[in-house]
Amino acid sequence: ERPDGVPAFEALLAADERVEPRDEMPDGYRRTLVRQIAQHAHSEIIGMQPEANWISCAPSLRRKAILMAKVQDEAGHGLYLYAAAETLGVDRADLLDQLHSGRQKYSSIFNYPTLTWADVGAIGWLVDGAAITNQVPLCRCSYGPYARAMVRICKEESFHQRQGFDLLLALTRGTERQRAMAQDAVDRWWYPSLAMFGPPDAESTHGAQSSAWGIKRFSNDELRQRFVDMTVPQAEVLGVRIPDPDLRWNAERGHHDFTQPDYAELLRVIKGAGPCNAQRMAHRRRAHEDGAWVREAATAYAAKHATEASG
Ligand code: FAQ
Repeated sequence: ERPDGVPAFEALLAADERVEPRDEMPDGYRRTLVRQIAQHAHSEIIGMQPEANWISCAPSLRRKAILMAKVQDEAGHGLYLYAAAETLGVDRADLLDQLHSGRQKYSSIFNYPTLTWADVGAIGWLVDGAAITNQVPLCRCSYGPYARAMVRICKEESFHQRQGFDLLLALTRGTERQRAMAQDAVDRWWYPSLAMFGPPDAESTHGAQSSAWGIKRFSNDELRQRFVDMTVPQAEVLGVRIPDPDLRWNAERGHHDFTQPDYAELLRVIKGAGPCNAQRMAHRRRAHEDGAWVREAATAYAAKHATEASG
């Protein structure tokens, strides 16, 4: 508590200052941040899988180098985010256990398959586009370590979005078959990308509280609308059709009207029944087991140096 009687946490929020790890914070605030940051970190590392499948099939050395860099960036984002979560007093190994046992979730979007090379473009353009729309406001989130991690992540995500747009543009300027492949990918990724923003505001469990705490700066529906408004003109440049017959500009609202994604499907996918949930989790668990020797070696190395330093 400060001398004027206002609890320090409330005063920080009221002044729009950042809450830092040393500051006192309500348990609920800590819990919701751990939940969201862990889910975000898990999404980054599971999100490496759908695109990594295409690294060995990239159509040119240039595209291959770009895709490898993007997938590596995602591993890096996972690491910054696990580090940000650890400032809240949790342990990365525990968070990974919770992911592997299904107690913590990751984004629904990574449970859809990447069927063609154009899917790499659609993921960059739409999935990274949605991720940036959601994450730019998180750079102003009330929790300092999360907000700061988001700054670098967002810079890298905008490069990812541009590479996806550029990949799709090459296809839409290509042959008839390439154009059809690009359109097919956009048809399949559009609604799952809209669903990334979460349930509609009326059904969002944490939305109101997270906004009051300055974690969320905009609601799920506000961000979804912003994403649609941003993406429509880009689709025109690309020459792809957004698969929504009811998509149109509404001059009165100053926004596009659009068809909502199927939220029943979102719930099913979150609960584990998406097309690739089982495959993604099996791959993640296997990668974790295969990496055990690296963790053991790093721990042994650190212990050896600690003994040498103290001796
Ligand atoms: N998938 O009450 P709300 C990326 C859950 S981008 C799975 O509205 P909240 C970059 C939600 O957790 C993707 N679960 O929740 C990349 C809650 O469940 P719980 C990651 C979802 O937290 C690109 C319940 O539904 N980005 O990785 C989803 O206030 C390309 C009720 O929902 C982030 O995580 C969903 N789509 O708002 C990487 C951003 N939507 O926990 C590779 C940070 C909702 O009670 C390649 N996160 N749920 O069991 C956020 O901004 C928020 O957590 C929301 C959800 C907006 C996702």
